[in-house]
Amino acid sequence: MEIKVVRQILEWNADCDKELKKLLNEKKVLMLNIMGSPGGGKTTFITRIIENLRTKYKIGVIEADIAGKIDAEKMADMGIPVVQLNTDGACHTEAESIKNILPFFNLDDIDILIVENIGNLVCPAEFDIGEDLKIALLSIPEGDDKVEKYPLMFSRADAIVLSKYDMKDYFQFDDNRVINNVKNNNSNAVIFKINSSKGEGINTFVNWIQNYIKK
Ligand SMILES: Nc1nc2c(ncn2[C@@H]2O[C@H](COP(=O)(O)OP(=O)(O)OP(=O)(O)O)[C@@H](O)[C@H]2O)c(=O)[nH]1
Ligand SMILES: [Mg+2]
Ligand SMILES: [Zn+2]
Repeated sequence: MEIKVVRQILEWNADCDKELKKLLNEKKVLMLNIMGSPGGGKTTFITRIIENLRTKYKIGVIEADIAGKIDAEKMADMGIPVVQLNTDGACHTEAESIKNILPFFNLDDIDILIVENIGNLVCPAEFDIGEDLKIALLSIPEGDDKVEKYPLMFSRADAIVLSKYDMKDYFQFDDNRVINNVKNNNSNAVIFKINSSKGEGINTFVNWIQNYIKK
């Protein structure tokens, strides 16, 4: 008797991720996967990226949230093509969801596609979604121990953004603790210190991103 074997979701996700990466390379679209805790500053950070790069590049955004479209409305207000993905309770984004959303964009007319993942330091790190770069935010009020407590997120990130850096004086946050822990597990990651409220530090970040633009 033939026994059917169904593969685990992570393996299935990996196939879909590969397919998306191929498509986005053909279309010369750079995809950023922005991850971090709820309220860590992802949307504010994305609006700063857009302000800095929109005159040079065409940008689209996918906003993933469990419910509602609050963040998507912010992007729409800026005149940016945006699709809201509602996961109805799921705590991360999967490649298949991104695949279903891509047809809503004209990829020939997009240089940078930014995905704001669900606010969560845990499972978004497990799922590749076709992105070129994983960017993990760690906001100062969350504490300098997060790299140790949520190792996967920070070990898989291409860039780590210490966000809300303007709050540094109000919290006991030791930059060196973070930097040393990142060095031990993920020596290639680049670390940025950014205050998105005022846009401080964003220039260095957008300069870095521009090295990866495909067209
Ligand atoms: N002081 C300070 N506040 C910030 C900064 N960035 C964001 N905030 C504030 O932090 C709160 C949450 O910011 P969002 O950008 O909405 O955070 P988010 O990660 O997108 O939140 P979710 O999508 O709900 O997970 C808002 O009140 C922002 O104004 C910053 O650099 N400094
Ligand atoms: Mg947000
Ligand atoms: Zn999850």
